[in-house]
Amino acid sequence: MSAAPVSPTAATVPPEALLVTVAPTGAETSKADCPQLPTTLEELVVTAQECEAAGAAMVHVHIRDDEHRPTLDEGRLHETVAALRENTGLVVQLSTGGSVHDPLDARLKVLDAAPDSCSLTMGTTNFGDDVFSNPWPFVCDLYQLSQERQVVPEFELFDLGHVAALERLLRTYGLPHGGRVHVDLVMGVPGGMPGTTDALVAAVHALPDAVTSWGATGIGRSTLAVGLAALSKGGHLRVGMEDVLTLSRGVPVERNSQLVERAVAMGELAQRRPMTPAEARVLLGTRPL
Ligand code: KMH
Ligand code: ZN
Repeated sequence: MSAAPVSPTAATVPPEALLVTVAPTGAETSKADCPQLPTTLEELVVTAQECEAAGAAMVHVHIRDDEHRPTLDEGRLHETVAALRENTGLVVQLSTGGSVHDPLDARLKVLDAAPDSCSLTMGTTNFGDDVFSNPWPFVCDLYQLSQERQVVPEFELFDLGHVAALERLLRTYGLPHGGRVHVDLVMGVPGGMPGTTDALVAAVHALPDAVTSWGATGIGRSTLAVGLAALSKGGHLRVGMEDVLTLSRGVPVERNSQLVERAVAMGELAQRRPMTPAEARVLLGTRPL
């Protein structure tokens, strides 16, 4: 008699399993500057499929309008979640950060599209020449809404102060839906913590005990330093054209899957293997599909 298939539980996501998240588009780069950036739904779906085949388990999504400008249009968000669910097995994470120009109420409404996960930035930060606004009352509203809707947050920490704010949030409002706490250190944004090993080690040391998994993202030139530092500390990786547009000096990224392939290769050197989307759902505590 063969044993019934066992679905993965928290205990069965082994430490060698590496969560690779792809952030393929972002809100900062224009299509005119980077024609290979996936901005249409068709391009996003093909990109997501290529990245899943390369080893990604989650996709962090920003969408664009017909003119390729960032948008939080509700209909498009619903359509995007449905298309990604239909055509990939990836965990679908919608950005609630949007672009620096998006109003807070529109960012809250992102959860109406019922993604598996949402990004949730833990404080206001200078963002190049702009300000990425995340006032404390907004953070609290968004967090409570994520609990109510059973959408698991990925806490985006751009600075050490955001790490302390996460501790305050969890102390005040309790754990996310699913009981898991996943964090992404976003490093190297001009205005946030630098993309260095020293900063990563300091941030990881300061993470609240409730954190069950963490990954890191290095913006621009810091992508390799941050990725290697994260692997050496046992963390997970986010990569993609939202964060970096070159593979090395003067060599443009042509497809997001190149960055996923590189992350998987780096992970293999560290004796990690890409986590499946099913394992990622367990790691993150997403609600059943
Ligand atoms: N586009 C940045 C202003 C997120 O997705 O939550 C914010 C951002 C973070 O990308
Ligand atoms: Zn984003």
